[in-house]
Parts: sequence; structure tokens; C-alpha cells
Amino acid sequence: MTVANDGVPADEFETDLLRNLAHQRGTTRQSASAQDIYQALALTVRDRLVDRYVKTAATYYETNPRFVYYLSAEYMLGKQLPQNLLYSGLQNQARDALEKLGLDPAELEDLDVEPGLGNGGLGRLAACILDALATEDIPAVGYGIRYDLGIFKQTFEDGAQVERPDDWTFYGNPWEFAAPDDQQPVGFYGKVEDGKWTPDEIVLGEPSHMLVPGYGTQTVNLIRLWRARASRASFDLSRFGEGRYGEAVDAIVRSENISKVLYPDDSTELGRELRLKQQHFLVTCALRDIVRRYRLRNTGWDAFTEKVTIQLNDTHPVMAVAELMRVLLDEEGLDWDRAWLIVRGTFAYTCHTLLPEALETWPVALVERLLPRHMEIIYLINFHFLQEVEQAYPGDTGRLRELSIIQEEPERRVRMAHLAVVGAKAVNGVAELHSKLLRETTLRPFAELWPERFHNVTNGVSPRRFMLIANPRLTGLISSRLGDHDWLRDLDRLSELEPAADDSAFRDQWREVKRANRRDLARYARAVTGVALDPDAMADVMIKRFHEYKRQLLRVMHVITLIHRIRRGETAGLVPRSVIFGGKAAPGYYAAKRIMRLANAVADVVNGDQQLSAYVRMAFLPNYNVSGAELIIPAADLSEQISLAGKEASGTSNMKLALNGALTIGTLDGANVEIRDRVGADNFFLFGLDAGQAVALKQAGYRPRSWYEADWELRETIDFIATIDGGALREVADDLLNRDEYLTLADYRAYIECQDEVAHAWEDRDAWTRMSILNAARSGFFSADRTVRDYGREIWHTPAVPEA
Ligand code: GL4
Repeated sequence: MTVANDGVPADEFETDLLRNLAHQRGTTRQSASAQDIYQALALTVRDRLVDRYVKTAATYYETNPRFVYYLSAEYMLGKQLPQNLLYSGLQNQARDALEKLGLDPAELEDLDVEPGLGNGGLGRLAACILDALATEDIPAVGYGIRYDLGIFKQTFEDGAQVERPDDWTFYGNPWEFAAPDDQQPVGFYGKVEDGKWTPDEIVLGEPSHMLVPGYGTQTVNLIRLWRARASRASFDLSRFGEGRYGEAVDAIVRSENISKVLYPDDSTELGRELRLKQQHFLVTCALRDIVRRYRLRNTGWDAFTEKVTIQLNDTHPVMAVAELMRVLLDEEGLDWDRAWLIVRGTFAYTCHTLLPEALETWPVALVERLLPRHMEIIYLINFHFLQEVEQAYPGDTGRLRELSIIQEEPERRVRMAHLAVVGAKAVNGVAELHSKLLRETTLRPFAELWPERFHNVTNGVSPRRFMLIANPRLTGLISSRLGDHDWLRDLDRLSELEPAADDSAFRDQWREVKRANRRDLARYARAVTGVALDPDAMADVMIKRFHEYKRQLLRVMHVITLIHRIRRGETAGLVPRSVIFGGKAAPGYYAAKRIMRLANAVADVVNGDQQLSAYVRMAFLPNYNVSGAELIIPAADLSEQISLAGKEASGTSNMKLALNGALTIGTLDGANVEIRDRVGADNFFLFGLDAGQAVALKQAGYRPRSWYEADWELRETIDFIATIDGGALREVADDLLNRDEYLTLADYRAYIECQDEVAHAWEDRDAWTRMSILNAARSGFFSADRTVRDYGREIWHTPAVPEA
């Protein structure tokens, strides 16, 4: 595919590549390693983007625009090389130059490491939003932590997840620019006297930045990631002299541990002190940088809220509310009211969950010890806030207790979500249903107090990453139909595909693309798992973090049901399926890891049995990440979005899969609701309880065992779980029968019947393809560009600043 290119002739690119090989890697074509060539290639591409960045920065400097600062503890950026090649328009030149030098571009791409600085959907969303901000020409900087070790690498041993460290910069990272001369001091511990904080420990935050180019525009924004460094004096020379080598580096290790590793938890909170340190570290560094940037073009504080808007990605960076107050009060000498007005006019908060266990709280005692001045400020914020509450609801102590930033029982804790809502001008959920449930349940008292503060901004995904890069075949086909590829910046134009759903020649081409993508996936699955998938079988895909509420277990239970049916010879109406799983579990999440073991055990059963594998084969692809998503999603026919309704805030794989022509089987949860509204009920397989029914069933006293007793096929399925592998996974069955927190048994029958419908629909391949095309054609809404425009209109009020 050719995209607007920089008009760099291939030989010039080649010259630059060789020059970088010499000047940057200090080697020659003859003695260069593959790593040398890769790095030189990356630098040559980067150079071109820097040229653009310089122009963007000049435009921003000149126009002094309003900026969005996105604060997130997680970013899942995906591989940079393919994206930067595409966005810079250098793909062809690079390929030609490499071929002339006798090098294989694919081999070099393998050396490009994906920075896995996030866990799952929340981190990937942050990356999609940065991509869209640049594409929409909105002045923005993303701030985050440059973890030495990203999300762990997952393998399986005897079906159980094994985690290995992800030292992603082991060979260096050619995409980033470190700025060790721009270190920021970050304080911890110590004491407060007369409102003045003297920290006990100072750690340095060292920034490095990577370039975030927009697609089809000249804009290049930045992401700035901070790593912790010990001060120069930290090495204890005298201890070293005494031969106490470990102790000599103690202080260094303690400081640098702050950015050592990403916490591998998603939708649960560990509450570890080091994590709070990470959060404070991030917000302190980010705010210093934001203020520095503001001062480049502005003086005083009057224009601050006009020039700066800060989006808090979930509660992880919410300490920024207290930190900005501290800076304004203690360092800048502003009075409380003025400082608070500025803070309240600066922040906006996105909530990404409904699960109570994901709403962060920190023990007051810990915050007092680690950040004594921040704790004082939080108390003061709460004091003023509760006065406001008292005015709104005189004498209502229940309200005060419910709304307070401080939770009293069973232990005094700071509720970070409350601090966020109180300190922000806007609060949003990430899908219509989620925003509604936030208003009605999780944050209800706040929505009653300040209804105008609450918004919805439905998530979106980058069509560049998940169509153009991931699925060049489908992108090519769509572009040939739409006449150009501008739709990649204007995804609503996918609707122009609708008539093509009725064009049988187009349907054939569409089917061919899917088949070719399934073939690629089968090759990969074979290489990493040994499982031979049939490229003609339906690719039935469930890719997401392992979490009980997402109900991978329900997916496995359907496979077990199929096993029994096949063994009984009830094969009428069955269609061959490749059941594909991808996803990691938090290392300490025992229940999720058990379900993983079950999935792997069931995979062994079906793959090892000829009779069964004629209908079902199962591949659990290890180490699911952005690159894995790019391979799996284009091949998918069926998208499993089967969480218990009312639990998944939004989901984003649901969007990526629909855009790539997968049909969804799903509950009315998260963004599934909006996907179904848009693609049409006829093109979506709906099943199960809705959020209201789920709550009602629980309130009525849910007894999973009665569902087990009432359905013999369910009984057979659960008994199978209890006895597989000599009863090693009996706990899974016991938990289902005795607890079943996520109502798996209650949704089982509806799910099985819906899967039967799916199989039936698959048999009419032409009708299926029609539905597949309509899914893609009607999913343009789920572009992150639209998400960013919604934020811009409702919350940020940031005009675009295209390059002059
Ligand atoms: C999540 C939600 O679980 C997920 O539904 C949502 O799509 C994502 C982005 O908004 O945020 N929240 C947490 S925590 N992790 C997520 O992936």
C-alpha cells in the first residue's frame, strides 16, 4: 500500500541508513549485526519524524495553544517500526533500500520490541488516544512511567502460566530520546512544619520521550516517560571499600526500584506502598513538566486553566490533585481559594471500571507517612468539600459519610475516586452503559450532587493500528471499494461499504481475505503451540485479560459441551471451529490461573482426539500482546464478548474485532450494547442476563446448585471439570456450584443455544459474509479519532492546531 510519502528517493534513504550505520552504530555494512541494521533503520525513520516534530513544536510555540496532557500509569504502544514507517510514508523507500542491501525487512521487524508498559485495555486505550490526538492535530503530551520491565512474558508449563521478566530495552530502544539533564526531584517521607514539607528521601525523575506521529497529517506529538534515578551521591563508597558490595548500592536500588516494574494487575488493586510511590513519582514529574512548558509562553497563573487541561486515566494519577494544590500553595504562594479554582479547572477524570475491588483506596496511615503534606492537603480538600455537602444536604450524616474522601471503616483510607471527582471539572465513563451505571451505582451520590459534571465518552480504537497495520489485506480491499484510503482518518466512511454486502463478487473477495488471514494465524499457532488449526474452520476468538467476570470459563464450558455431544454422535448442526484464546492473568490471581489450566487441559483433550478435532481444535496462544492482537484479530470470524452484564466497563477488543468483520456473540455489557445498536440486532448474537436481571437474580438469593440440578447437560459439563486431569481442577467445579460470583451457570443454557445459532448461521457462508461486511461497515463510530473529538467537544475544548 502506498501512502502519502515524504518524497524521499530510495537511494537517499539508503545513504542515510548507511550513514546512521556508520555514525550511530560505529560499524560497516560488512560487519554489522542484524541488530545494528535494525537500529540504523529505526534511527533513519526517526530522523524523518524528528524533522516533522520540530515543525510541530514551532507551530505550537508560535500559537501558544491549549494543550491536553494525558496522565496514565500504563501505555501499550505496540511495535513502533511498522507504525513509524507507515506514518512517515517511508515504507517503500525502506523496503527498496533494504532489498538493495540484500536484507529482509521482515527479519528486521522481528527485532522491533513492543514496549509493554501496560496490562490490557486501559493501557492500550491510552496508546490509541495518543495516536488519535496527533491524527486530529490536537496539541498533546502523554505522560507515563518508563518501567524497566514491562508486562511479564507468559509461557505455559503443564498448562499453567509461567511469568518471565520483560526486559524490553535489553538491546536499547532506538525510538526514545533520554534527557538526563532534565531530571526532576521527587520527595518522599519526611515531616511538615508550618505547612512546609521537608522530605526525607529524594529520587530523581529522568524523562525520555518518544515521538507520536499523526496519520495523514504533519503533526508529531510526544509521549514523555519517566524513570527513577538515584542521586549521584547514593553510591556508598566507604561500604564498597569495606567489601560490603550489596549495601553499597542499597540506596540506589531503593530509588530505582520505583520504575523497575509495571504492576501486572488489571482491574484489581494490590495496595502496595511501592505502587503509591510510582503514582506520586509520575504525577510529580508530569506536573513539573507541564508547569515548565506553560511558562515557556505564559506568565502568572491566570491563563493556566485556559492553556492546560489534564486528563487523569483512571485513579492511578489522581494524587496529581493534591500535588498541584501543594505546588500552588507551598511553592507559588497562592491562597487556598485561588489554588483550588485552578485545580478544579484543570483536571478531568476518566473512570474505567465498575468493580469495587478496582477502585483504589490508600490507608491514611500510609499516605501520612509517605506523603505527609499531601495528606494534610487531602484533609483540607475534604473539609471544604464536606461543608459544601452539608449545605446541600443539611444534617444528613449518611451523605457525608458516603461522599467523604476519607473512608472511616474498617480502616481509615483515602478514596482516590472520590478525590478525583471532587478535584475534577469533568468525570466520564467509557461506554454508554458504563457511564449510566456509574451515575446510578458506583458514583451515585456524586452524580446527584453534581449531575452536570458527569459525561460519557465511548472508547474507540486506532484504525491505523488495527486495520491498516494489522490487516493490510482487508484494508486494501476496502480501499479499492471506497476509491481511496482516506477512510482511515474518517472511519464513518466505512458506511460506504454497505452496498458491497450485497455484491457477491465482493463477498467472495472478503471471504478470501479472511481465509488468507486465518492461514497466517494457523501458521503462527502451529509454530508456537504445535496445534494444527484448519484455516477453513471458523476462527472463534476470545482475547483479553483473564478475569472471572469476563467468563473465559463459560467459553470453556461450551467446548466441554461440544465434546460430549460429539462423543454421543450428536454432530448434526456442528461446524468445525478453531477456538482461540489469548490473555494473561495477574500472577497472584489464583482463580483466573485455574481457569487457564482448565482451558489448556481441555485443549489437550480436543486436539489429541481425532473424532473431536474434526469439529473443535483449541489453541491458547501464549503471551498475548499488541502484536498478538494484530495477528489474531484479522483472522477472527467470531468475537467472544461474554462478560457478566454490568461488569465490563467497555471492552475494546470487541470494537477491533467488529471492525475487522468478526461477528460478536455477547451479553448486553460495556460497549457491546453500542456495537449491537450500530451493526443491527440481526448481525449480532445476543444472549444472557442483562445488568438489571443479574443484580435482581443475586438479590433474590442466587443458588447455582439449583441450575446444575435442573440442566443435565450443564451437570455433565461441570462433572467433567471436576474430574479432568484426575480431579486436579475440582476447585473450579466446586466454586461454580457453591459461589459462582459471575452467574456462569445462570447464563450457560442461553449461551449454548446462542452458540448453536452461531453454528447454524456459519453454514450459510454467504449470509455470514454479508453480516461480516455489515459489521465492518457500521463500526466506524468506534474509531479513537471520534473518541478524541468527543473529549475535545465535551471536556477539553481544545481546538485543532494543524501545521501552517
Ligand atoms: C478497563 C476495563 O476493564 C475495560 O472494560 C475498558 O475497555 C478499558 C478501557 O476503558 O479499561 N479498566 C481496567 S482497570 N482495565 C481495563 O482494561
